[in-house]
Amino acid sequence: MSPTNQSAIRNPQSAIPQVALESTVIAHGLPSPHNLETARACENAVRESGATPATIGIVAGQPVIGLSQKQIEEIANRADVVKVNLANLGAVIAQRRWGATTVASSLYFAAKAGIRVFATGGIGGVHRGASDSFDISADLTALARFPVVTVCAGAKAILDLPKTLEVLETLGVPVVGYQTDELPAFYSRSSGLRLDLRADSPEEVAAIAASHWQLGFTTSVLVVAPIPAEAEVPAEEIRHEIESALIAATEQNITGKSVTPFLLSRIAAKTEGRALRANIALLENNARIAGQIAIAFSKQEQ
Ligand code: PSU
Ligand code: MN
Repeated sequence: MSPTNQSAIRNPQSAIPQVALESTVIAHGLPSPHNLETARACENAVRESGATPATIGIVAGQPVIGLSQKQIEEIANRADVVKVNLANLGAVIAQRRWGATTVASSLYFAAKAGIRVFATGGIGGVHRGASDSFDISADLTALARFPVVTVCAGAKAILDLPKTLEVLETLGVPVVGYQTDELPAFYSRSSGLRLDLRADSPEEVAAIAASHWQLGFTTSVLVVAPIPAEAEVPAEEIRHEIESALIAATEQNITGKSVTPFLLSRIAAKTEGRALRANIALLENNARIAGQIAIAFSKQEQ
């Protein structure tokens, strides 16, 4: 069997403006029933902007770019869905398992299918305490490798944001503030970390990305869009919950791929769903902006 089943990869280099969406957030990032509702809402946000969504996942060993509603439902509800990054993708396919794609593996498939825009919530990055744990998300490796615009609300606030920015710079990944001069902090609009790139419209993002790729670079262009103001949880109001979740993760020996889902669900539970509502709002917002960028790319070519 070929490592990726080409027949499941729809619309290669398609003229239709498409936006890739990931499925780890559905399987491991949000609790039921919010996971399924949010997956649908993100697809709808892409459609409302005039583009076509393609949610990515692995269905019994078959990579699918553009999951059906029924397949999305299964990914949301099955208990045996593996979180798939670059290291275990081949194995999940070989073993005919179900897989939810992270930013890393979604970028791989988006690039392969010629989809130029991808939306997620918050990328993975350098974890706090990484100098001991060496826990640095494969999302960063993938951002350095796949030429796809990635729209996010910054890196997740549970991470070490300054170190994450440094690694992105080392890897040559442009980090473009979307209508902001600061790195957003996922639940919160501001982190206090200045960015030197900014775009105020989807067309400006498309122009920056086209110029970057024209130079022969093959990295992602990371677009960081702050959560809508009405949904944000200000940094000082959530700091304590993030810190106490990090302590709980250490005490309970949570490691590897379980760290991020553990922290997100704990923070959601401890904030009476406030963090969860913020997460959902930022996912939809990013999907909408990604759709607008996909449309801007298609206009650029006319
Ligand atoms: N954004 C969210 N929730 C999530 C994720 C992103 O709002 O759960 C997922 C993405 O799939 C991302 C992953 O790639 O978290 C990062 O996991 P890790 O830190 O284990 O690399
Ligand atoms: Mn990790």
